[in-house]
Amino acid sequence: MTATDTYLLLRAFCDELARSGMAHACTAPGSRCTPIVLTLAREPRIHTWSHIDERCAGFFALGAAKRSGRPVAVTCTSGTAAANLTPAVIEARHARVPLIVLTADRPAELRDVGAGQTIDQLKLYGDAVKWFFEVGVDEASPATLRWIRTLACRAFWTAAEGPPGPVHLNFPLREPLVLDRRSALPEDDTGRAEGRPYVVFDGGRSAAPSGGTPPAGRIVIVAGADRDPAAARELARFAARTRIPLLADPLSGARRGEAAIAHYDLLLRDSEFAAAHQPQFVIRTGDLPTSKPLRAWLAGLETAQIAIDPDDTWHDPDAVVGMRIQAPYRALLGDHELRTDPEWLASWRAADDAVAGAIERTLGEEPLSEPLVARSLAGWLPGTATLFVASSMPIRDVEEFVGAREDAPRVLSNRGANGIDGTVSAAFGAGAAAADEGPVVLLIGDVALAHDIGGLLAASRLGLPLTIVLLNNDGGGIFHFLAVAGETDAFEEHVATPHGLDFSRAAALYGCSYALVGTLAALRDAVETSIADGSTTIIEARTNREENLALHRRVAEAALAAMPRP
Ligand SMILES: Cc1ncc(C[n+]2csc(CCOP(=O)(O)OP(=O)(O)O)c2C)c(N)n1
Ligand SMILES: [Mg+2]
Repeated sequence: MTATDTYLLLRAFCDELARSGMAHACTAPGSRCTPIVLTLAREPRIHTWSHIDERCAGFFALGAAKRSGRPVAVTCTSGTAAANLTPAVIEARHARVPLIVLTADRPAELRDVGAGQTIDQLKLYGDAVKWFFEVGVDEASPATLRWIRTLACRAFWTAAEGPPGPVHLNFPLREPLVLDRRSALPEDDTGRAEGRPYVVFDGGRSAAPSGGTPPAGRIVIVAGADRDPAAARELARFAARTRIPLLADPLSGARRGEAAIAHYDLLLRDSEFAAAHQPQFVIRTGDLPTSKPLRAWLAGLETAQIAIDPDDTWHDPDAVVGMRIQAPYRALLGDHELRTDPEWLASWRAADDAVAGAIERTLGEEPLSEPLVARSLAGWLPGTATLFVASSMPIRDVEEFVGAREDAPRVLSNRGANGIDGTVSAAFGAGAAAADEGPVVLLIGDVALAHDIGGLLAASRLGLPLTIVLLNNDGGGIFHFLAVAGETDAFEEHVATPHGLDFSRAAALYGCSYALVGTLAALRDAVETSIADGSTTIIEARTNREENLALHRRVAEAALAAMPRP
């Protein structure tokens, strides 16, 4: 085996990734990964983004794959470098994001003998990946070149299909790791004609299910996180046409149209309303939304509940779903004319509108609170924008307070495993994957930003823009909502974890712009300027954790008081 063999095989491998539709990949530096990094970087159809930190690289790739819906590769060197991809791999598994991890490794003779930077990388990510394969790269013959082409297609389609997720290919690579400059890489004609991929895939899952009695009467649809924006819009139109209340998480992309019930989290805290609005039939799509009142309400219903999901995600912690349909929504919902109760949607609509009014009155235009920022941002951003929302209070506030809007921006979040890690990198990746499709705005808390502060390097090193709206309450505000807040001896230091960071200095270190805003008008101005300039700007709003808790309680009380009573 020579360097020429290695490079020939890897070139065929990357050629097939590109033919299959890969447009983006991420690299991190090292020695052992040199052949993979150089081959990716030299493949003109794949935009290869360089990172210093593997954890950032993994999350960047995750964000790019999430936004584009297409597999993105990430490669790194051996040892702990590969272990640093673990959180992104786990998130990709839970959020069903097609990620292709290509780790470099020492060959067999250098394993377990004290060679440097060598750990056991076989099945390193355990069950978090859909497929692991140890790629024995050897001589480049027509037969092995064809084989590695099929391997690339298989990795691509395994990541992309039914349901999507991460795959891991481990590449043992022998020295020399660079080509002899004097020898050009020979031609390889083992690829299919006309640039076609070696293997194409047809899951055959487009057929409509048949049989069963169509639901009727008081139906609700509960739409959770989904990865197909076009299907979500169709779902919203279907709900409006058939007059079915659509309880839509913003992550579903379906919080739009006349039937969208945005404030189910507040509505269902009203036990009277919850009891009076028991449906006869529940249709669930996508993931289960985060809202605790919604989850509790669904769990307590004695109604038939069906889950439709092309990925057949098993999201049913309370074991109440009676039928699972693995099909695209349009197959089921498409042309049905359901017999629904005309008063039913009107009653939900009136309550949702009343709660929206209560939210608006309570939040007002000032002071600049966390819910106000979440609600306003989602209300102003152009429909072409993507709002990437960090875990913790930002995503909860978006779910609770953001209204329905026909041309709503797309909302993305790392909700697969609900981590606060890698958020900055994932948002940059989402921007990079579809730069011409509109700006990405990140809404993030201070602890999450501190956690992935190194992700800011993408701004200067990769020249990428990102508008970052930072809600700085100096610690984890979410924990004030939990019982642990009462454990005052250790709460602040060990749970809330205030840090006192001056984020303007982080902006300076990473070459980003910075703005501190104190009013809604200043926030809007700063966001619009950042988007127009195509810059990376940290726009900081300072809030207070205690006051935030009190404000959430006031809104909930106002909502309860505003509910229409029969
Ligand atoms: C990787 C990871 N570590 C820890 C947690 C637990 N956790 C959830 S929210 C949170 C605090 C987040 O604080 P911040 O980003 O400032 O948001 P806030 O709660 O203030 O809205 C932590 C540590 C997690 N979800 N993920
Ligand atoms: Mg915070």
